[in-house]
Amino acid sequence: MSNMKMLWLSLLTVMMPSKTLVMSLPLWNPVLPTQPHAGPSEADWEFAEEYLKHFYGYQPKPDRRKRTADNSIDADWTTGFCDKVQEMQRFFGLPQSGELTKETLEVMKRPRCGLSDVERFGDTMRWKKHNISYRIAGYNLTIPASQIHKLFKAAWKLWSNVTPLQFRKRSRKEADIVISFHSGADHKDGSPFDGKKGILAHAFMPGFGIGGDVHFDADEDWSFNSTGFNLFAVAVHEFGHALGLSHSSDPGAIMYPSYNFAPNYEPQLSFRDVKDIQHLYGIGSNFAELSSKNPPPRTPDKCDPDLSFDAVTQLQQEILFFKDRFMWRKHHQFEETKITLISSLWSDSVPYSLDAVYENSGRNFLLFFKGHQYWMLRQLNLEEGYPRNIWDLGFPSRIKSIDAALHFTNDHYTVFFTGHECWRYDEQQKTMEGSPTLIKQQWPGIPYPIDAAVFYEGFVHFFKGNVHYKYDSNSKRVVSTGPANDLLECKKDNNEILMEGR
Ligand code: NFH
Ligand code: CA
Ligand code: ZN
Ligand code: ZN
Repeated sequence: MSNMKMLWLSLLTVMMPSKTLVMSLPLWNPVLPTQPHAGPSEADWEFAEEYLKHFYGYQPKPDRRKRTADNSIDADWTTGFCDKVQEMQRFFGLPQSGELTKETLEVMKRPRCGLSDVERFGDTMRWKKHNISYRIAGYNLTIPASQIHKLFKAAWKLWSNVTPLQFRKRSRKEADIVISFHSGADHKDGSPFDGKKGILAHAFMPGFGIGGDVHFDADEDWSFNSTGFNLFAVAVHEFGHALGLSHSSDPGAIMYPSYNFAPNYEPQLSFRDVKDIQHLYGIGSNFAELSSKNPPPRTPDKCDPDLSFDAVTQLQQEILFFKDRFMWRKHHQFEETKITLISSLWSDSVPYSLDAVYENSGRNFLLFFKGHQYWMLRQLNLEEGYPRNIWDLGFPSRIKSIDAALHFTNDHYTVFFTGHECWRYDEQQKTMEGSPTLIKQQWPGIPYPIDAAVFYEGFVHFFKGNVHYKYDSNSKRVVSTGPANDLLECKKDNNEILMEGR
């Protein structure tokens, strides 16, 4: 999977510019030979002037034209008119003569779709205007049209909430961004779809013609609620591309290159997405208010000195550190401990913001705890009948949740920590010991309630807030303390340093 993601990161950076080429080819008229003496008519001049005023900010000076003997109007480089013509020619890949040639006029007169409404910005393109139109062209899904329209409107809103951009739907006229669904092989943009799964959609960077357009794979099982792919989340991702965003390496970002949403997940822009789009278009006027009410979620940073964990467990050769929707996987063979989404390993079988997790390696299962429920997984799959109630394990009903779990492989029992108590569960008899013990007696020196506990390299490691306690169970004492994230070996990669600079 990680190889696939890598491929996509590199593939897309290559794919986007090449699409810019694909888009331009069929749209250009064949170049006609210029006719030197039949120059543009007065009407053509007026037209061109209006065109350049409108799309290229051309400001004519009075009396700028020179008439020649044959009554045609000559190019005049002193007024800035020719510079504007040249700029327009450059944009369309026409010979940059600065003259109002026949081809130049033809291109100007073609029905336009957002042409020259874009500009280069760093290594991407962006729309030069704040009012962007979209059109929903042909689809035959089982989802009713009104729902599709509502869904796309809501997807655009996520981007307009944080920028000065406004999106308007058009039903007939040309639009900057055309949204469509395509099935199977070639749909005339050089990037055929691949049937169910695999690639879900693609989009073109801002530009004229096909630029900014969004294509969905019609063969996917699109849905809004139960099964299938979340069309809303994919639309938000594609619209990000249509606005000029590339992929993000932040697994919490909507612009992350692989699909990782539960079908009923209500998509949100992450802090990273917001920063990236605001870098292109600036900050929207109601952003401050909106973000104070509902701040965009930040992906946890393993170098944050205040980092705390929801749960920590061993899983075969790895130690997993859970936080919100994410986890870090520490493996002695991996040079670096990387962050991923919990769902990248267990899809949506496991909830976010867990309380505790432990592995019973002997019986080969994993238990995840959140609130009064727990989930059992074997080989990445949820066992039937789960989630179940923690009271089924033998907890009294006054226990509403647990804080941490510690599994003793050789002795076949598990200790659950909850508040100031610990409970011992016999994994062979599948029974809870009658009464709890106190953490301060059983584990002297460990504060309570704790966040997480795990066995690692012969010690028990406890976590509370941003502190990590290394505990020797033989001598029953804390041997060292440190920052909670010290096992993650905070080492920023270049990419992260680069992203922070923005
Ligand atoms: C996609 N993309 O289809 C995937 N990824 O996760 N399949 C991307 C869209 C998702 C378009 O802009 C394609 O970037 C695939 C693969 C992220 C909405 C990772 C398999 C390529 C389920
Ligand atoms: Ca597909
Ligand atoms: Zn396409
Ligand atoms: Zn993408």
